[in-house]
Amino acid sequence: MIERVLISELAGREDGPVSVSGWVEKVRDQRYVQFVVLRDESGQAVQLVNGGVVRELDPNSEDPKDPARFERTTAISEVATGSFVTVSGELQHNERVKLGGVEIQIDEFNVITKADPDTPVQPDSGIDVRLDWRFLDLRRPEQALIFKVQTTFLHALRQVWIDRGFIEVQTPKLMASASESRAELFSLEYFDTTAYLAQSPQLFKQMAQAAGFGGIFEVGPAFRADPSFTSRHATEFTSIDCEFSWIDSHEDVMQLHEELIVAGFTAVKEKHGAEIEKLFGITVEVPSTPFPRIPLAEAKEIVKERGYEVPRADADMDPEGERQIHAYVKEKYGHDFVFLTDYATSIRPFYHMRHADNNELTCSYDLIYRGTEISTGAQREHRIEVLEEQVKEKGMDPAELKFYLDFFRHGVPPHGGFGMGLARVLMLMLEQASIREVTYLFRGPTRLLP
Ligand code: AMO
Repeated sequence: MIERVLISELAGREDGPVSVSGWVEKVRDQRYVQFVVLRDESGQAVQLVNGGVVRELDPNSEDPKDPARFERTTAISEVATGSFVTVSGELQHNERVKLGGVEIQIDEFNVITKADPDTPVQPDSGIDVRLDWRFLDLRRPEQALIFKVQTTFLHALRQVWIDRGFIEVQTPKLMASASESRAELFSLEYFDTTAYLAQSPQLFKQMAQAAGFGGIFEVGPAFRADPSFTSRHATEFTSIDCEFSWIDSHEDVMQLHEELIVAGFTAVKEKHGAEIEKLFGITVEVPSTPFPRIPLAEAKEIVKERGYEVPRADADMDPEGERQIHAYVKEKYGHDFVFLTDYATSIRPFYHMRHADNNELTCSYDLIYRGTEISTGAQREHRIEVLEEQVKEKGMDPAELKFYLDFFRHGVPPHGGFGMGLARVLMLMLEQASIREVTYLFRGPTRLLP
């Protein structure tokens, strides 16, 4: 048995016997020769050639190759695209072959699993059809690349955290209370009570500070009962979270955040930059630090001067405002990232710390990348008396939050952290139209399958 070789490794090998396996992408069945394009998990494809075409068995032939060639020819003629096959043959370098400069002369062609000849997804299928048949859509090399990029990005972030001694945690996704606001909350029957799906690991990541863990991180699911159909909202998404102790202000959180982004983008550029350029026609830009920082109130003024007024003075930046501030930052600093800081208390959750000299402003920020919010971070209020006040002020029930407030009754260091939507980062980095393209299996208001 010849050892299986990945298609991406063929160009670097000497001519000779090889075995490859993958799925059939295309068959050109000509009278005297058959061509098969085979792709595998490396994302690359290779041309297989069957020169020994035998269409009919000659009853008078004594050629012992006849039946084998006949079987091979028939198998190739009948194989539907998408079928998984194992092939062995002779690797030959041939400059005239556009696909990688090599081809394989087939000796054996074994169909492992046949595909249905009616392929439900075509190259021009819309996103909904592609999501219905996500596993077939994911066979496109662009799609596989997205998930390789994701793997590299997360690995680089993890490395930064690990180098700093952060601990990885998995917080529960079944909760007895809301973690953000009561809006956008999924509830479910939980024996004889009601449980809620975690909107964020927020409350539990702060518990790690009370536990004396120092720095922690989590990459895990978050759920929002958000009925919107925009390109950046999902009902379930992967949240990248971290939280760490002994900070002086939200500035410390922003500095770690920048460091993580730079590490992630650098790793992606080094490992996949050339392939991203080839498949998506874009260059990954590693941002310079520090990222520009603009207080929200000032950002609104800047946007207003550019002719756009955020509809409500006390509101968060809306999507158009985010696009406008990005345009400004790009023009002025040539930067794709901007931290909008010091959000008004009225639009921030109860757990954000407020400015010592101004109760109306929080020690918080949003990170905007190419005009879309990818992250929220803050210093948290760690003083129990202040926290209890803030809970009441927001009209929340301290009894429901008792488990959380208890974290602060037995000593806790000053701390802060952020949450970042993985899909939003990837969508913007790879210039994809929607987070649907970069989410393994998207969940939205009308999508629970597959
Ligand atoms: P926030 O609610 O801003 O903050 O969420 C943090 C980030 O999560 C992503 N995100 C989403 N992605 C896809 N679909 C959604 N429906 C969705 N909602 C949010 C965004 C967003 O910036 N606990 C705080 C974070 C913190 O302070 O640590 C929080 O959850 O990229």
